[in-house]
Amino acid sequence: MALNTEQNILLLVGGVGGAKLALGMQAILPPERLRIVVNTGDDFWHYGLKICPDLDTVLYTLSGRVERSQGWGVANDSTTALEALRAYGEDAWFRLGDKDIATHLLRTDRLRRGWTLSQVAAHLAAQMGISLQVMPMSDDDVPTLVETVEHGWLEFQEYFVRYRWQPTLRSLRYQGAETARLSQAVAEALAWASAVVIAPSNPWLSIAPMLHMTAFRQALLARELPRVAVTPIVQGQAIKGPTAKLMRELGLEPSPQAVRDYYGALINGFVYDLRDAQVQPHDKRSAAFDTMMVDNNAKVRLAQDILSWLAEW
Ligand code: FO1
Repeated sequence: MALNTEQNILLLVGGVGGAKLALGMQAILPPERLRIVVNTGDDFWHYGLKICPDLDTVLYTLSGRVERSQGWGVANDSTTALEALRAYGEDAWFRLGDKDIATHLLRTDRLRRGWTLSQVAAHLAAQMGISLQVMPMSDDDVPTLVETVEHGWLEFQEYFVRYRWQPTLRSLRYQGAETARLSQAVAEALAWASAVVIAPSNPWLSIAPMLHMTAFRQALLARELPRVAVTPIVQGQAIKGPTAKLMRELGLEPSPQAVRDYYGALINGFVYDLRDAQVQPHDKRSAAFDTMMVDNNAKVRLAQDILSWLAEW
């Protein structure tokens, strides 16, 4: 049920929540009308392998490979390698499935041969049968570092997975964001877009790494076009993950309005959830849709609602 549209949609996403909207958009837009920029602030090296969790989550989701019960990793994957590491006495806290490891092996091999991360992502997407462009936000490293009360500065995956985002957050750093360069693919996508949609991913952990990139921000603001964000907060709670907890720790009330204020002038439109219809301001640059994406129909419906709204911008 491809939508007849003239719009070129650039979707900015993190991991699991963003991938859901990406799937909804993929279902209704022809591949040449949708491009996806993915957060790489979560990327890290682990046992010599380059791991890009958000990129992989998006690729596995769009190609129908994802383990749906958790929203990341490959469906029905085995853990033989992980168990072998544990048998060596390793504290293998990051759960790498065997098929998932194949992705990391291939990526690491290509990076060592001089490919860019963008080239690797395009290759993996093609091999998975994905026909739209999925690109990392930069080929330069912009790792997110998390300062916590209990453990000081942590790498992102240590904070998120090893400590299950339980430590109290004090501050965040997007290392290298000021100097990271735009890849050719991202520069072209930002010039190509007729609208930019920020998925309901965690603004501070998943979207901020891109928006803190000076080059990205400048290119985003260089053109007059709709730049809309979808709320990750519904009725004071995060749909999944640490957004609400993190907001409280940053001294913010977990509300859609606080998210809108955080994005500030980087956006000029905002999607609230229907459930918050009483509290949302009724300006013409805001809309209220069902943002919960509980199943595939709901993902498609939200994508459809956003695209119809943008068509009347
Ligand atoms: N998330 C977890 O909570 N525990 C894990 O052990 C874990 C392993 C993992 C392996 C590959 C991958 O692509 C993602 C993985 N994730 C895991 C998800 C990931 O850490 C987070 O969802 C994102 O980084 C946050 O967007």
